[in-house]
Amino acid sequence: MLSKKIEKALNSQIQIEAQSSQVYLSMASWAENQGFEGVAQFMYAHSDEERMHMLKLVKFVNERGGHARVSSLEEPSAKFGSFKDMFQTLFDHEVMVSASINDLVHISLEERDYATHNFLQWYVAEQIEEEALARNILDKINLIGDDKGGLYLFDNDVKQLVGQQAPPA
Ligand code: OFO
Repeated sequence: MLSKKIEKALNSQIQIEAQSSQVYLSMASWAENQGFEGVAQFMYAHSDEERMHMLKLVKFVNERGGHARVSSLEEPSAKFGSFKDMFQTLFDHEVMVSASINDLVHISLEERDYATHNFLQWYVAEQIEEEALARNILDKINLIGDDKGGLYLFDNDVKQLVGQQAPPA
């Protein structure tokens, strides 16, 4: 059985994962509008992944006798300036998510909820992957700068990353 404190913290994480999915969906749509098919595919897949992260939490909360909530979300930005800005926003967002997962892990230990602690280890590992991937992409885009030919190749490169984003659930 989940304590009220853990249930509340897990529900906040559900909202963060849902918000992440919205933000990446908006990035996908913006990239698609700019004609960057690879980046758009990558962002659509990333958005789906965040929804999967959210669903995993929803099911866990309900299985443990809590009530998973579906809350309202903020409208994400529709424009992201440049691809560099967009991937910087993605990286910053993932760092924020990691901090939130760390807080959750801390609360699970305080509450002596070892089942939740164990469940959260998947998210800890996932955040290491996601931050590394975002950093890797940012490094590439920093090398390219505003070079159009470079961006074209980058778009193709990013396409290859689709499907490699997630470790098995
Ligand atoms: Fe990209 O973050 Fe979910 O967990």
